[in-house]
Amino acid sequence: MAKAKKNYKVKDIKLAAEGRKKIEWAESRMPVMMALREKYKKTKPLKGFRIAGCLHVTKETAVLVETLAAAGADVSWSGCNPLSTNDEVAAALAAKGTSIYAWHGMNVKEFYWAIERTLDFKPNLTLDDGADLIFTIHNKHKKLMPDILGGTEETTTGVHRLRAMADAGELKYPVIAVNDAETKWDFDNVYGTGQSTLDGILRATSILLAGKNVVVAGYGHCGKGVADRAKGLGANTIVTEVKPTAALKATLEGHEVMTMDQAAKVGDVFITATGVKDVIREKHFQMMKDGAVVCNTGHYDCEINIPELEKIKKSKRTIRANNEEYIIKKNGRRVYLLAQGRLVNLAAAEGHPSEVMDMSFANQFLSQLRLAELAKKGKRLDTSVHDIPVEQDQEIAALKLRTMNYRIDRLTKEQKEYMDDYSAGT
Ligand code: NRN
Repeated sequence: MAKAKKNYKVKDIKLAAEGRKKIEWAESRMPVMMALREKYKKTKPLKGFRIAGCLHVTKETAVLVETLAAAGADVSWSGCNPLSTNDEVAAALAAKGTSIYAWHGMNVKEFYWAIERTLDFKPNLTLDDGADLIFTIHNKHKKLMPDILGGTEETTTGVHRLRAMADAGELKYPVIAVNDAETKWDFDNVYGTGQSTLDGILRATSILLAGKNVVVAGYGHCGKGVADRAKGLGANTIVTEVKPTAALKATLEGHEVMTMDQAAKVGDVFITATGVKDVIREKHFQMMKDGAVVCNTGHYDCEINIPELEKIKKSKRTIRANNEEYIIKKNGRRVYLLAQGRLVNLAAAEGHPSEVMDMSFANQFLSQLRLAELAKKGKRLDTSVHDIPVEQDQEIAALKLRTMNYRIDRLTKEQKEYMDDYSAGT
């Protein structure tokens, strides 16, 4: 009998057993996802739907993938960053039947080859983190678009990109902005990025953060999380910004605020979290103290200008995993670049903890389900970027609270009436 065509490409399928243990660890800390899996594994509402996913292959993503499959979906997956795939998790997914094309250390050509493979089964739903999948479909697989009911987008950068596409009239199918769910950004972006970024830095350097001048570029939800948590570890935190209100908020949280030109001279650790390119450039590298550590936690690797660092180096060597020591030609000082400037939390650690991804991915799951349920009624969202329904945030938060054994109050009838009674004054 002809050998069944392998529907995956991973580093080494023999890593599956180790990966399965990682996934079981994540399952034990993602009670909302496991409750959704329990609820939908019988009715299988996603049966007949084909979901192409492009999202970091971590133990938490594996819980999302296997929950979508348990709810009946056919799923084909690629990673959304060349350095963020956990090879053991990818092997465990493949061994249990998931069509997955992902391995740590992909080159750019392999990265896009993997995305292409997830289109082979002609998906009718897409799930993205950074919009590389949607962008590939819009640019190179237009014929697939009429059958695509819609997509979901995980992250700030991706939603920003898709809103720009929609404004330019280029977006050809509806997308739900999972990132903009409160139970995503106000937990994942703040607490998740805060902790996982420091986790990546500590795994790649093992340095003491207490007493160090930690410079965080960007005080959005992610930068706030990083700066606030670094402060908690005793760092002298410095924030650089371009948005006055964000900079002002940073000062009120006790962070120093200055320009990158000023910070470059005093910083010990630099973390970019802006979503903008060229935040740290040649002139900053030239000013940095000997031993400065530089990394990025934004989605793309454009925030640190690496070509300029390469141009001014005398030499470089990998001194530790995910840690390259550059010697600056002009002054002989050492600058340490982590994870090749790619998102340090996922490239040098395991990304956000399971507890926050539990809610982010509940939003992903419920948004995919919403697109499928609409399709079953012959309906489809209009072609734009959509927020999640307001009640979905409260539903997910309430479920999370229950799994944490917290109970909260409910408004009485009189209180509800009072809230709606605009005539009630002092
Ligand atoms: N552990 C993780 N698994 C993880 N940590 C952060 N992210 C993860 N995805 C899967 C994503 C966040 O939701 C990276 C995205 O850029 C961010 O929005």
